[in-house]
Amino acid sequence: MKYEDYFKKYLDAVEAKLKTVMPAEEKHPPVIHDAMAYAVFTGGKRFRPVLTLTACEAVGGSIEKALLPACAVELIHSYSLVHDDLPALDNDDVRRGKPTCHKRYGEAMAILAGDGLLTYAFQLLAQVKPAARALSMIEELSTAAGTYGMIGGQVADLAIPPEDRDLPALDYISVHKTGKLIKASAVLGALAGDAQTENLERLRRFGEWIGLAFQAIDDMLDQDGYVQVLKAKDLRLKSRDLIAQSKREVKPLGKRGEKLIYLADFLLERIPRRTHVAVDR
Ligand code: GRG
Repeated sequence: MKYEDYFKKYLDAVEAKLKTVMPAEEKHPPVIHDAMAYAVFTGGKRFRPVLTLTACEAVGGSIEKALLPACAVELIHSYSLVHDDLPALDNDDVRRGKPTCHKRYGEAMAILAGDGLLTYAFQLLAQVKPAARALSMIEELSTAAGTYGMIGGQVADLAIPPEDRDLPALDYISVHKTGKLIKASAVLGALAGDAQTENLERLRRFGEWIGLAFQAIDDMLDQDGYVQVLKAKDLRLKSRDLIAQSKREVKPLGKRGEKLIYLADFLLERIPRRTHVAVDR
């Protein structure tokens, strides 16, 4: 079954919650809220919020409990894409087949829309009850998004010259730039479901493995990153190993963890059958 069909209930729930919680586009000053909505509602896979809901269910919680944190992780993801597309970073004109936020609203407004999304994510998390849970989520997500996480990975990506990009350097970039937010998405779901410590740690490790696999597979699709240092077959092997490891982590959760297994397998299906590389080492 296709991802969109299998997770329809989750995707619909995330979409509905995002629509409810996002600042109304006509709220003053409207242009910023319009730009923020443009960044959020332009057709992403919603992989991270689906992971948050699925992790919550896997530890026995209801998806309703995980909707606020699921929205928060998607807002952080959306902000990172808006800023990453800016001329000072990747300088991309198109994202998801549409003009990037700065192409549509101008650079200044795109910077502010990213800032708005980042800040709003934590405003949402602050509403989670009980307050102690909100605090744990805020600590997880801010650490994952900050200089020990996504920003740190992005800085390393900018700072490490191509000739110094060996496997440990690429692992560092991937773990931080992509992996930490995916891991936090799983952890926030587990926290929302009031997971016991053992299960929380299982979900943390699950998120860690699929976070790294996510980037490795994305590199195969984009012919970037890992493809510079690993043979195509070794990169496929690395991705499959990471996915297998993630599935082993959640197997003890039994039937409740089945959707996490599906999510991991969905990544596996994204691996290109044949990876074309300029030089197959
Ligand atoms: C600039 C603050 C800042 C952070 C940069 C996440 C990031 C770090 C940059 C975005 C560009 C990029 C290619 C990141 C790697 C993570 C990744 C593969 C993002 C794309 O995620 P998907 O595939 O996107 O989930 P959709 O469109 O489905 O939401």
